Amino acid sequence: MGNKKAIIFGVTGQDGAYLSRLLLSKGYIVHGVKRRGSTLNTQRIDDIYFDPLIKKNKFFLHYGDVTDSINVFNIIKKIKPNEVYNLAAQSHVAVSFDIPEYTSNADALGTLRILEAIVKINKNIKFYQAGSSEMFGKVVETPQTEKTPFYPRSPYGVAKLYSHWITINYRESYNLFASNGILFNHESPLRGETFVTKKIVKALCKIKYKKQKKLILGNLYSKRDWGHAKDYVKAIWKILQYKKPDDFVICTGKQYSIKQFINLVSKELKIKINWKGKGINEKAYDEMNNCIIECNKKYLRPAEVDTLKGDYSKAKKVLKWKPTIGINELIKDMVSYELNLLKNDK
Ligand code: NAP
Ligand code: F7E
Repeated sequence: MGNKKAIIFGVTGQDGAYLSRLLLSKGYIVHGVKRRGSTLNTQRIDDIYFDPLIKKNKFFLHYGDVTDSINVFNIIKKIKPNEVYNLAAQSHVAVSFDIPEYTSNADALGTLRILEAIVKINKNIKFYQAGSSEMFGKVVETPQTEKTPFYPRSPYGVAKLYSHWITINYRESYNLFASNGILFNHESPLRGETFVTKKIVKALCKIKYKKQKKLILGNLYSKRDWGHAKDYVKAIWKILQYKKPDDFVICTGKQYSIKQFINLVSKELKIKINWKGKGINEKAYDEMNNCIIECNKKYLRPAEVDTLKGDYSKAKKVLKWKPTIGINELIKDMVSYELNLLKNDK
């Protein structure tokens, strides 16, 4: 059998970049779908082109958008993939309150468009849907498993829930190999700059070297189960290699608040901080008593997800997957990346 062919919708994102590298290392031919923008959006995957170990005929990019069903259909028909990974999404929860209709179009109907194309073109194509712990939202039990009822709290969470169920519906209706990953927050040096972990790491690195004075955040008390994207794309791949289509929670089983995350990053950077005040007036001060972190209600969400903590027992048992990178190693990786950028003054 020749090389397997995969299409990645959302190839220019954090997970798209890690998944591309993983699939290429396994001998796949990878076709990534990127959006056209007025500025370049391929920074996370540019080094694949310059990697001498990756042959030019193994990695291809196509313009596309999951809001365009003609484009989705044509790409799948032309490439004839073995596997399709749908990572494409407006993935920012807070922004989904500002652009709910677009978020629903891309994050919910985008999945439907891909599934319809697969049904029409070739029912043997395997399909992965990038589901999210945001579907658990206002959690009804802790830890969350594949059996935990959903209660989404944002247009993003609701759109992802549609995608979750339409994937199951197409699996049952048309006998597709269509699987859902229910991934909890995962971060890395390639994380988008407006997500809280990256925002904190970047700002504290700059504050340490006097390139920034203050970091402004929202809710310091929500808790998240944070893993490393490098671990999570391995789970994504394993989900499509399993003998049958199914749904899997992927997480670490540990949770930290935003404030705990800040304290861990400060420790890594050897910045001594002192917290004062309460609620929206809570602030962090450095050793010289300069205020370096404060809160602003513009970063609070109309509805918050207060706590998320998953249970990956099923993935461990069935896929033989478990996380290998803990919170401290994740922070070290993110911090050293930012410090390197600062050293090179980028
Ligand atoms: P990300 O960095 O925001 O990447 C999203 C990707 O989707 C980017 O390539 C983006 O393109 C693309 N995209 C957005 N709208 C699109 C559209 N209409 N048509 C085609 N492509 C579009 O997200 P990520 O962190 O890699 O996450 C990957 C997927 O997993 C997303 O679906 C996300 O919702 C889901 N997820 C993420 C997490 C997490 O913690 N990271 C957890 C659970 C689920 P541009 O580069 O042009 O913006
Ligand atoms: O927020 C709080 C915020 O934006 C985490 C996406 O990948 O994971 C991600 O969604 C928490 C929230 O991630 C700021 O209120 C405080 O409670 O980093 P985040 P998220 O909303 O959990 C899920 C699993 C996905 O699927 C999504 O695609 O941090 N927070 N202050 C802040 N958050 C942000 N962004 N910025 C702040 O200033």
